[in-house]
Amino acid sequence: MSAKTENLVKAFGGLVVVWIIGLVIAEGITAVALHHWPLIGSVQAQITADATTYLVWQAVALYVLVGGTIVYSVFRFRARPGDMGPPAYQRRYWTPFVMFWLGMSIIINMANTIYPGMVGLEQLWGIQLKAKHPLVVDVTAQQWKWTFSYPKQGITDVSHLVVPKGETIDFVLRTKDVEHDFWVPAWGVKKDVIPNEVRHLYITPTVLGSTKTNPMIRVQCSLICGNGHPMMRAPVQVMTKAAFKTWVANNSF
Ligand SMILES: [Cu+2]
Repeated sequence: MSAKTENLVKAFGGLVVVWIIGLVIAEGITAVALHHWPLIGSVQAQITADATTYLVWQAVALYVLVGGTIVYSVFRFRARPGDMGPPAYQRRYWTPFVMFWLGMSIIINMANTIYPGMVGLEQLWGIQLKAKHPLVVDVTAQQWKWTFSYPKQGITDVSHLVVPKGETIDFVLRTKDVEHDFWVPAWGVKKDVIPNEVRHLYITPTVLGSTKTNPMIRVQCSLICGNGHPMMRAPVQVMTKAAFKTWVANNSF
């Protein structure tokens, strides 16, 4: 082994140490951060949270591998006092590595398309297909408020959203004016409400509570729609099926 190659092998050993330390620190911080998820309040939110968790772990690992190499190289191969000669010969590319990294990029992207991409969508659509008789809630968005109707229960135009826990709900989304976006942060997924379109969002709430106990359980417009946009909210209450029945009985005509 030539002296040059020996130096490079040594340098690579140092890089591996940097990678290991970097991965432990960065993934440790990631674990703590992901542990403090605000609230996962629906089956759909769990699916998207799982996908996000997986992708964040992966992104942090790749970031450490690439960023660690750059930072390490800057220090390891820096000019030292007395280095007055011409810069060392730098190889622009090394074909086996270029092919390896190209292959890895393709594999990682294809794997992510399958999981969590296609697998997650399949899970979300599966819930929608399995819900034969979902609870239908008509949602009307307008500048700058939300109104809710329960057509089968004979409840119309209430300004707060009441839903039972553990039941799949078909939110039928309409807007009277511009584009809005129906979003309950605790429920994870959201959907744009488009003029002259009727759109559906399926949610299965899993956590009891209300806007009073946790502001994550609130309807919040999530698409800038004018001056009143930030305040375009509506209170939400997730109750037991029995309590929901009572609420329906007390509010229907
Ligand atoms: Cu808005």
